[in-house]
Amino acid sequence: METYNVAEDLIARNLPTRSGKIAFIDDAGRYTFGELAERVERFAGHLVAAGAVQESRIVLCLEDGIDFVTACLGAIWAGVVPVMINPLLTSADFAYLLDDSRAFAVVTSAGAWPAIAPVLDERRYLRHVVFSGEAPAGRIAFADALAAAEPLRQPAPTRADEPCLWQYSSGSTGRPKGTIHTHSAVSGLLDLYPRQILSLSEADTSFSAAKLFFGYGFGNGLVFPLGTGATAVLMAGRPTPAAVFERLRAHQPTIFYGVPTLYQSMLLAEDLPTADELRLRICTSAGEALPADIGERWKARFGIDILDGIGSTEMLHIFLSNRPGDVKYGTTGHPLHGIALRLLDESGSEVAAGEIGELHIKGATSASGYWARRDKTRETFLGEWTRSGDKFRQDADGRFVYCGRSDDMLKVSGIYVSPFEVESVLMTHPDVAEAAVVGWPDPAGLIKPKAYVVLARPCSGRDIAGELKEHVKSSLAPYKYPRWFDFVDALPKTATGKIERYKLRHQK
Ligand code: 3SK
Repeated sequence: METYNVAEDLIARNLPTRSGKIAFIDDAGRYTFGELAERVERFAGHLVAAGAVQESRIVLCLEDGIDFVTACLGAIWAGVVPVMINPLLTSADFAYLLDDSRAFAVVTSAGAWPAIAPVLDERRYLRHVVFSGEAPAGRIAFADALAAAEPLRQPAPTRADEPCLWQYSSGSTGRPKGTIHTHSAVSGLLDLYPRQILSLSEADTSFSAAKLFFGYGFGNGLVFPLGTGATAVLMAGRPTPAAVFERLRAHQPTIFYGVPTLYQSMLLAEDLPTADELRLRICTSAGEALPADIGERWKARFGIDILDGIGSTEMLHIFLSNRPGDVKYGTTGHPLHGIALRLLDESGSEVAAGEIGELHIKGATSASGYWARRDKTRETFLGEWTRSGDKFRQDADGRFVYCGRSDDMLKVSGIYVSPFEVESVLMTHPDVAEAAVVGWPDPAGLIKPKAYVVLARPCSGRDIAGELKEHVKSSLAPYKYPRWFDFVDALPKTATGKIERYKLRHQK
């Protein structure tokens, strides 16, 4: 039986010639490819000693840094499947994700601790907790786990098409879905974006503001540097303009991976560097469509384009993108080589030239399905094709132009927000009778949640919008709260009582 373990491949590519080269720079230090290899084998050995068996799962709920990379590759090396989740979620989210994934172990850190700690003891499947950083009393510190471990020198004999890792994908209704990616899909990424769009090599240093738990950040900050021998800068904490400028100045990356909201706030910040201060050769954007104006202002300041592209959790990374020297702002460019795209209408036929249709993608990096969600798997994975849920049209040059989501999901700073989830929280407020949430462009053209609310009683004399914002912030991840409120007498609904959000989205 032929085996293939992508962690072994990513490590082995670098050891013969680059063992002493810096692979990662995080907030605490620098780590060579050789040091990383030793850490990975140690963490794999730690997991085996903790009772891990091949195909068991481990949740990674921690901030970006060398421990994230070590835990992810160490798990894959041991044949354990890492499940990457956003460390900024709520206790209820963590409880759901730990149970849904049936993870036997979790690696976590200080940022997630206040919300995750209260739910750890009641989890049915969880047996092992490792803490990256100075561990709370009674918990195992990641550094101690590595120091005490017997390294696992041989990787687990996994196969190319078996589960390698999971990322969670959200839908407009229902719970997030564990999206299963194979070893072959992870290695397949190397033929796409880093080679075709970035021409990434060991001469590059990259910095991704998108975090490792997110598909875009995972490719940018983990797979691509290891696959090409480049050095990657990792940062814990929020990518504020100041924190990003500090890394750009200190580490002089050649590649910067951002998202539209961040480019917008960087352009407005006081301490914006000049082009001469930096060594950037490529800037990329994904997560949500890049407003043309942001790309043009960035180019005027730095003399280089932002390459806008789109990917998805289901396709693992970007499959459609603008290219260096061939950028048209307001479009998402052309598909990468090896990717086929089609635009379908509601009846499943290809749309006529220039018409809007739902984007379907065919390529080697497609997920193998959703964990324990047969209905959703069948809806999304149609043989070789994967539905994106995004509407596009093609312009006269064949470039793809983003037209919005097929369903009601909105993307805020590149992360999906389910209107249903925000509405449900709003409706727990005693003064709210009904609520509907839609995406609304802010003055820079970036989408944020907006709420339409039917009040249960008059609230005159109170800052009810302010109270509702605080109410949402107290129970959901911070980026999900509505930035604007409209108080209305009734919500538009279908005969069967479904809220017609599209009518609200089109109100002016
Ligand atoms: O949203 C995107 O554009 C994206 C890009 C790369 C990987 C994953 C995602 C969701």
